[in-house]
Order: sequence, then structure tokens, then C-alpha cells
Amino acid sequence: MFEQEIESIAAGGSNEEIYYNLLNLTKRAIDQKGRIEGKKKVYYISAEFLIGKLLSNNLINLGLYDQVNEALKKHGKTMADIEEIEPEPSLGNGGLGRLAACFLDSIATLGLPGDGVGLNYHLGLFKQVFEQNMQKETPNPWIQDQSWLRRTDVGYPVIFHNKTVQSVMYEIDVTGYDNKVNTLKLFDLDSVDDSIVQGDGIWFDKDEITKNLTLFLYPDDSDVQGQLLRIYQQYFMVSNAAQLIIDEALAKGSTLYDLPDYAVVQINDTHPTMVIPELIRLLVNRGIEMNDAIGIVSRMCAYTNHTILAEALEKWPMWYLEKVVPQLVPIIKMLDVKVKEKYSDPRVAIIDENNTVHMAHIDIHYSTSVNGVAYLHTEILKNSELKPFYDLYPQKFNNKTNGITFRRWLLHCNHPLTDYITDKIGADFKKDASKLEDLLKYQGDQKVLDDIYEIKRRKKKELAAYLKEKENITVDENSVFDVQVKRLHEYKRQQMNALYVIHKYLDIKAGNKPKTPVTVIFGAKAAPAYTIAKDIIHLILCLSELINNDPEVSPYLKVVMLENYNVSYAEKVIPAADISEQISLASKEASGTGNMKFMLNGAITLGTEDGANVEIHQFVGDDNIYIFGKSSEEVIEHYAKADYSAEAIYDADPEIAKLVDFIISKEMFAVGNKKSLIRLYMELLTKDWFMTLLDVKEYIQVKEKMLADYADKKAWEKKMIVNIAKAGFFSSDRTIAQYNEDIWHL
Ligand code: 8GP
Repeated sequence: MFEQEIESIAAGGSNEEIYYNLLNLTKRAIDQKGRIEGKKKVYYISAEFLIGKLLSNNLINLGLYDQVNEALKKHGKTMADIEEIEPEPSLGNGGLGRLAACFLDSIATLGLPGDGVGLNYHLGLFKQVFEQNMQKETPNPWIQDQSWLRRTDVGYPVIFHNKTVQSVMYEIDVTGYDNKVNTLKLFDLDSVDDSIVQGDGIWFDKDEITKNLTLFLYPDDSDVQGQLLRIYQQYFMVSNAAQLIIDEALAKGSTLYDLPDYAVVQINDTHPTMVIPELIRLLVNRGIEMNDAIGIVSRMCAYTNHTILAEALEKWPMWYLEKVVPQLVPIIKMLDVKVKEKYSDPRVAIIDENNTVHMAHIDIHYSTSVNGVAYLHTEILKNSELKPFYDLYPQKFNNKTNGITFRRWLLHCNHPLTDYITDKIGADFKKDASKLEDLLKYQGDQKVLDDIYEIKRRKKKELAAYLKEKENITVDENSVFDVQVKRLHEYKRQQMNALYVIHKYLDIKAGNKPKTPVTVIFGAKAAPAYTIAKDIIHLILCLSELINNDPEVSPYLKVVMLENYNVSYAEKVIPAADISEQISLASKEASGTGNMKFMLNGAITLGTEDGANVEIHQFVGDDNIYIFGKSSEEVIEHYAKADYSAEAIYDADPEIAKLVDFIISKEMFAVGNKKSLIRLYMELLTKDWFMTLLDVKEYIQVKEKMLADYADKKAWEKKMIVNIAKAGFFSSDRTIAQYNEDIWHL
């Protein structure tokens, strides 16, 4: 099918014309596939969907990729050139949003009826640019006349205190691998006006809701106006979702009393929590008695927790809700009264003594399922973070270890490895990831091991060329690529990796030339109002300038900070990585999903016993992972006793002190901003909330061991193949099958 058309598209025109012609052809191919149908459907509601570029991914899922690729090659083009034309939607921030995108892919691949529901942010998350070694935020427009986005006739009235707005629903098709199609529904308001954003930054007037509602994902919420805007966005998202769910169920014959037979709602973190009172409100408006409505809604909702950081468990002052969505307030109060009637423990109340509404508490009381996203995370929820709730509802708590779609994170981002694996063990692993284990039979086959190593080298070479072009940085493709790419957050401890860089720099300066040169690659965006996170970016950029321009050091050590790290960048950098940095403070990273992507592409993890690292460790065994750092139990105890002191460690250990002091050295002041560097220095010394200094020494030791081990090529190659072979468990197809089996029952 489409053969001739593909041939003629490839034969003529600019890359741009080819891209748009392929876009249109792909859309027609999608239409021919048809929709996944079924009585019951899952609605995955999420503030973020980090879907990435879609052309290649859709072509792979539709079985057209090879054909297109061959045709392009024949005419002297590459798929990579064509992909460059496609803008990347920036509808997400990090793991939570990328997980949602992987899940949609797997839901469709398993042939399950399930749609994503979110918002159509015009300017997405900000686009990061570096100026004077600092992060600057600029808008990231991605919507074009011709795109994957389809405007529909569907729209709903959404009521905010004194005004009602009329929404419009857009759709993006979600293709399953060798299967039919679901959709991602993104709601928007026609009156939103991109031109109110001032200058080249991301500043806009937060008061004009009808103009700013869907401009940005996570607009600055460091002031009350910004926080109110979050509530406007969240309510707009869930009111639309709720009306859509009811409409679709009615169309399929629901009486609404049987709504849970038609719809299950997965609440992705607390941003969509208001869907619970909103659904109740809508059912009551349609004549259903309040208690019945509460029962119906509770039976159809399920909640996923993605983090134990208190700052992310949203709580809103009641007056915010009274101001934005007064119609929900009596319902939330009633839900709270019912809880208080049953349970006297103030820790499980929805509304606390300060009249603050705890969103997660609504989710836990009024849903069927509460899940964490990795074994350790779920245990921490049950035994400490959400213990009072676990005591009440042990049957609701369950674990669903995260996963990633292998279509994007292997088939699409690493064609040579995919082809090679297919050649060795057949193509079954593409639909059944557990089949990757068959690779283990080649553990002793030197030729296969060398071939896989060679594919890694090829990917490193490609990345090096790209970095030269994009960042104008020359990196040695024969160096070890040591990569930490993820959101910038103190708990993820990019600052600890930066201290390693300082250690290495000083060591080389002292005359210790390493055998294997190393390239330390970072990629991360910091939330615009998160000062320390931006200081850490500044530190890394300053180190990069200092080191890369030092002829004595740069042959052995390079530091690269990727600008505007996003899904497309991840697709280039992950296949090229040797070392996967997963160094969060134990107990803080709920799961991590980058760790899985690196493993699948043959990088070796350097990590703490945190999140899904624990499970990776179990799968690959001690010989194929590098673990360091204090355990989650020890860390939790430090917090409980409040006995951690960075300053004491600093005072006791001159080697550590030397690294920290370097942040405010004259070398650093020569390239950096004094105020920012001093602030970060003081933070590390006097607060260090995520215990960098606790683990930094062991981290440096283990990393040095790892770099030394890299020189033993044969041993390293073995680690690579074991990691790839054992990655099967981390397919999101497995995760989604479990959600369906235990929670959704589609
Ligand atoms: C992330 C967790 O940090 C990560 O460990 C996990 O793998 C991922 O969710 C998917 O479950 N959480 C977030 O991205 C997150 O909490 N984002 C908040 C800004 C909304």
C-alpha cells in the first residue's frame, strides 16, 4: 500500500515538502487503520503529554517506516533530515509527561480503548536558551497550520465563578504498533491570545484568564495569581474531561448509574483531582442523588502518585477554590465531612485545620486504586508517606512499576541496534519485550559482543557530529560518554555530578592524566522560579567554559550542557551513552524512566538504590550495574531525626571541602556570576537538603572504578549485552497490561 505515492514523495521536493507530504500520507494511513472500539474505555487525564515528534513513530507503528526510509535513501535523503522539519510539541516537562506518552502508545498497541485527555498549551513548556552561562526561558510555539493536531466540533461550556467559557477540543491520533488507533484529546479556548506574551521571554498578564488560560504548561506559580491560574487550568482540563466522559458513555447507552461499566479515569498525579468533584456535580445536575453520585464516581476513578516530594502533593487554600470554582466547594466540603464522620485521624482529612484542601486525599478516599510507580516507591508510600491511608485502605494500594515504549526508545531511536537484535533473535521482541532475554545466549560470543560495541561507537560518532553542529562543541568520540539527562532538581543531584567534574579537573591539573578521556554530558531544564536549580545550571555551564577552554585538561575531560534538552535530544543522546547517571538521593526518585531507556540501549547504570534502579539491579545482578550511596532507610532516618549536617561533613573532610570551595574560586568567578555561585555554595554548605555531601565521596570512588573498568573492553561488552537482554520487564506494554488486569478491566 502507498508504495507508488511514497516513491513519488521521496523523489521530489525540498525536505519541507517531503515532510508535509509524508504527514498527509501518514494521516490517511491512520484513517484506514480505524479506531479501537469497546464498551469500556480508560481516560488517562494528565497535565502533561510529552509525546515527542510523531512522524517516524507513526510510520513505524503503521509498518511503513522501512518503505519510506528506503525510498528516501534511493533519492539521496535521510529520514533524519526530514525529521528535522517537524516541530516538537512541548506539552510536558519530565518523567510524568513522557510516561503518559509511552502509556498511550502501549494502550493502543495492546488494542485497548483508551484516550489521553489534557490541554493544548500554545507555547508549551518554555524553550531553554543559554545566555552568559545562565538559563533563559523563551516561548516554544509548536502549533502549525498543517500538523498532527485536528480541530473537532466538540466543545463544552466550562463555568468559572462569574463567567462561562466555551472550549474546543483538538485531537492527535495515537497509533498502536501493528494495531488500530486511539486519540489524545487536547482542550483549548479560542480566545487565548499568544500576543500577550511580552518581549522574547515568558512574561504575560496573569489576570486575563480568557487570553492566557492555555498559553503555557506550568506557568510561574511563585505568586498568588500564578497559583490561581494553575487552578483555572486544572479545572478547565477536568471539566472538559468529565463532560466528554459522560457524553461518550451516554452515546454508548449508559444510564449513568452504570457509568463505571463505560469509563475508568486514571488520575495522573494530583493535577486532575478536581475531576472527582466535577463528575459528582455533573451527575447530581442530571438528577442523580448525591450519595449515589459519589459512589458511582468513586468506582470509576484511580490515582497514580508520581512523587513523594511534599511540594508536589498539591494543596490549595480553600479561598482559591472559592474564587475560581465555587460550584465545587460544597461538594468538596461534603466529601470532607464524610471522611471526618468515619475517621477521626486529622492526617487523613481533606480539609485541614488551616482550611487548606489536600488534593491527594480526595483521590485516595474517593477512588478504587492508589498506585506508586516502582516497588520501592510504593513501599515508601505504604510504610511512611501515605501510611495513615494505607492503614485505612490496604486493598487500594498497589504497585505498577513504570515502563517505556520500545517503539520509540529502541526501534525508532536506535535502528542499527534494532536491526542487529532482529537479525540475531528474530522480530518477536518488538511485540513481546521479554523475548530480549534470548540475547543472553550470545554472552560468550565475542563477535556479537564486538558488533554491539561497534553500534554504540557508531551512535557516539553520530552524537559527536550533532554536538559539533548544534552546540559547536568538539567532543572526543573515543571518550567515555557519561550522561545525566533529566529535569533539574536538587534531589536528582546534578550538583553531585558537578562536584565530580571539579574533582576530575583538579586531579588532571595535579598531573594525573586519566587513561580514558571522559565526556560528561548534562541536559536539564530548571523551573523558572527554582533559583537553586538555575544556579546549578550556571555552575555546570561555567565548568564547561572553564574546562573546555583549558588545553591542559580538555583532551581528557569535556563538559557539555545540552541546550533545550527534550525528547528529540534524548533520542540522540541515549543510544550514545556509556554511563547512565541515576544518582538521586535514595527514597526521592519515585521510579525514573530514563534509567530504563539507557539500559535498553546498552548503557551501564551508575546509581543509588532508588526508584526503579532497585529493580534494574535485581535484573542485571551486581556485576552489571554500579551502585553507591546511603540506603533509603538511612536517608529516611536522617530526615526523621533531623541529624544531617552538610557543614559537619565539610569540616571533617578536607577533600570534600576542596571540591565545594572550588565553586567560589577565582577560576569560577572569572567565568561566572558571583552572586549565583556564592548562593549555591552556601546552600550546599548550610542546607544541602538532598544530602549531596553524604554520598559524594563514594560516588566519586565508584565512578572512577567504572571508568577504569571501561578500559576492559570485553568485560564492558558483557555488561552491555546483559543490560539490553534484561530490559524487557521495563516495556510499558507490561506496565499497561498490569494496569488493565488490576485496575481498568477493559
Ligand atoms: C516523575 C518522577 O520524578 C519519576 O521518578 C517518575 O519516573 C515519573 O514521574 C513517572 O512516574 N515525576 C514527575 O515528573 C513530577 O512529579 N512532575 C511534577 C512536575 C509535575
